[in-house]
Amino acid sequence: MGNDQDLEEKIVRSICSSHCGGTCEMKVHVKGNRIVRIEPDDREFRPRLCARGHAYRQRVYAPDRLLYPLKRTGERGSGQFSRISWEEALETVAGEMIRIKADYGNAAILHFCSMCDPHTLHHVGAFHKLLCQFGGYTAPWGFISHEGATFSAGATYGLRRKFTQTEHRPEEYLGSRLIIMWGWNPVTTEQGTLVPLTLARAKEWGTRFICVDPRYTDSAALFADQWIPIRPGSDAAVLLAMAYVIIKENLQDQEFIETHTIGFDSFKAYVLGLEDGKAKNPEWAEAISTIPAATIAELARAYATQKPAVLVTSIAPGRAAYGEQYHRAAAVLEVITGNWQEKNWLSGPSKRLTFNPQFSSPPNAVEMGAPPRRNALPYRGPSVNSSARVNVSMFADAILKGKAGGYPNDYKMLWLSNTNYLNQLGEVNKTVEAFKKLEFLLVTEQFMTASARMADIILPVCTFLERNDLLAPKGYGIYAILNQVIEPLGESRSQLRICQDLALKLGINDYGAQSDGELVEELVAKLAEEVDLPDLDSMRQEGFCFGKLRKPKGATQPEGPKPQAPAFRTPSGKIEIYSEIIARIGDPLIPTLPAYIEPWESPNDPLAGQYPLQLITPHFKRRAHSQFDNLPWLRELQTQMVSINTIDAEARGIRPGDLVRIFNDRGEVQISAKVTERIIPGVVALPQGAWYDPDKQGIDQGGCANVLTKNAISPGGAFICNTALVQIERVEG
Ligand SMILES: Nc1nc2c(c(=O)[nH]1)N[C@H]1C(S)=C(S)[C@@H](COP(=O)(O)OP(=O)(O)OC[C@H]3O[C@@H](n4cnc5c(=O)[nH]c(N)nc54)[C@H](O)[C@@H]3O)O[C@H]1N2
Ligand SMILES: Nc1nc2c(c(=O)[nH]1)N[C@H]1C(S)=C(S)[C@@H](COP(=O)(O)OP(=O)(O)OC[C@H]3O[C@@H](n4cnc5c(=O)[nH]c(N)nc54)[C@H](O)[C@@H]3O)O[C@H]1N2
Ligand SMILES: [Mo]
Repeated sequence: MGNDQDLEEKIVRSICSSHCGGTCEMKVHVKGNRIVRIEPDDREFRPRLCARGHAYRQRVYAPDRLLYPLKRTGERGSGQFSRISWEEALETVAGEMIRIKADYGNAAILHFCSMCDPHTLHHVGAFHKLLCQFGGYTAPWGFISHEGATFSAGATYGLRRKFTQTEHRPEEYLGSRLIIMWGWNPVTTEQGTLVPLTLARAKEWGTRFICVDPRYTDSAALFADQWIPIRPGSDAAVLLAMAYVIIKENLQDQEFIETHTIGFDSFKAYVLGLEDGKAKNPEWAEAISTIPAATIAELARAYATQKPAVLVTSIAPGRAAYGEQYHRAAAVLEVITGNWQEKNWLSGPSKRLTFNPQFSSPPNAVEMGAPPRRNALPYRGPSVNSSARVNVSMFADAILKGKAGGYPNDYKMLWLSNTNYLNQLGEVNKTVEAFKKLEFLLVTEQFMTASARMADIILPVCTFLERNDLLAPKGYGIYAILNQVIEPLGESRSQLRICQDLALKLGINDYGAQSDGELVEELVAKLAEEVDLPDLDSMRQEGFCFGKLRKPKGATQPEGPKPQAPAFRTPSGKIEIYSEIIARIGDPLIPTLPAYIEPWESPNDPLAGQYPLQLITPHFKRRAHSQFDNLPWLRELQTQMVSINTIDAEARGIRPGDLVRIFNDRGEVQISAKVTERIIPGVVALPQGAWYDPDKQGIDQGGCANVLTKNAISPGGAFICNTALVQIERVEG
């Protein structure tokens, strides 16, 4: 071990990569090969490390870190493993891949690497290249977080994807008269750690805040002047009713509508009910949402007249049965009131730096020749749109049914990296069955997650503090080097290294063998050809750097007046209230105008007789999804509980802290109850990400929300974790 006391303490900078999206700067104090302290960055206007970031040291040195390759010795899911060498692990993996390829073809291999962190080298690109060189594989399509929003952004604005989670930037909040936090809880659910600070400044300045959420969240408590509780899944109806009031009272921004949009007249006819005889008025929306009609009308007037106003629609209400309709309705409300801010957008996606530092890879042979998916929007490119892909939320169904169920193939092997798929996607018990049916399950992990427990081989991967990487530009022109702070613990290896080692076992000799440190240097040198950046050493020391795209030689500013409106990549070149692209899809469940469609498992579903409570599954402050759930420092901060309104609790004889069973046909969870008035009656909230921990009867004692959610997607492809009916009972005894 050596004597750490004698060693000098150094500070190495990195960026927290913990799948919350915060990307906060970290000052890591090291002595020799040991992290002794983690501090936030001490400069102004930098994302501030939260409790999870501070606790990362405990994560690195957690006693349950996986440090050696493991092979399964008991039944799948029994949790029995024995330690093996890397040689044996890689030989086994390569052998299985070669066998499955020979027996079933490359499409039988499914792979998923989850997103969000600032990886460049140790991420999807590394696996994608390897698997393409191996002859192809089945890749997923769809963002788990915001596929509904992405669908809407494509149809409405012609965007490839959203440019921020809310389509807004903190700069917009300062100087706004009104901020509507719609299903948005940034105090708890991180969306950039500078956001709450910016909101606090706006609050000081006098901005009015309104929160529309089934829960009285910490963000509502801190900022809101008004809380409007809403029934989950009814958002599109309320937004349409707001549009009704605005149109009836002629509060819309007619000039903006005429210069920037198409389809307003058909939309107007739809909300006024001229075609179907059903006015989408506040009374109509009250019956669906439980929000009093007068409150909806007031909200509409405030949004249309107290300008500038920002409608921050978060993505949680879009992770629901017809999630894309909520996002479409919100987008339309924003544009018809003229609250859509052009300046914000022009400095956003259109100036995005195009440099893509992912590796160059051969095309995925499995996707070649496959036509586009039926519900694909053209902006995302042939690969993401390929019908050879499987929606990211539908692996369980695809594995269980395969071709016979209408999927493009039968799936025999699954490789999971950067994801706790079993825990995090819909319907855990069904996923368990699906995983049991696989011929080979490979998991690269740091911890024995519920997904890893099912694996045949587990490859131990190091944390981001044990490797080098680069933060790629995300539209802000921000770059940062993620410095390696210590050597990988135990026998863990970086993801890039694992791919390199496996390539050789697969007989692939041109994968590349450069170390991550060398690759970072090479990428920075390449970037410097296009972007004004500090030199490599300064970048290593500085953390975040702002890089300006250099103008190509000889380029001049175009003469003449600025164009009236930015050109959108929609068929009309304008913001599409009526979507021509959707018209081409021709699916009545994806209407051309934003519409409210009654979700399945709503309170009107006959199933509500048996399971009368709507379950929502928000993100949790002390976790990033399932990550950090095992750390004592963080467990101290909050207890996993199900929130239930006092009225619903009393009706069931449930007192605060009682152990309750939450159940439906898909499974059962037992956890204690938090009886509170901070949630609307009829709705219960179980924070997502707690570790699935089934007892002998298969009842989850860990509080994993996805035991109760359904393995299904919205017509646009959204994960639907906020659409589920449940019943709750007190556990006797
Ligand atoms: N601490 C922490 N921060 C995180 C994450 C984390 O796991 N932990 N995860 C990160 C990631 S990857 C993502 S995608 C984002 C997710 O960001 P969001 O999707 O915004 O997060 P949620 O916490 O699920 O939901 C936000 C709010 O929506 C409300 N809500 C739920 N259903 C409905 C509905 O039908 N209508 C309305 N109006 N409101 C509803 C919830 O009560 C909650 O208060 O967060 C990121 N930040
Ligand atoms: N019910 C419900 N479910 C949800 C949500 C919800 O709101 N409600 N939210 C959804 C959302 S928005 C998201 S984004 C997903 C997130 O779903 P996932 O991405 O599956 O969730 P994580 O828990 O972050 O899992 C990441 C795993 O990768 C491991 N890991 C960390 N670093 C590395 C690395 O460098 N290499 C490898 N190989 N592994 C690493 C971690 O130990 C962890 O187990 O969850 C979704 N699930
Ligand atoms: Mo997410």
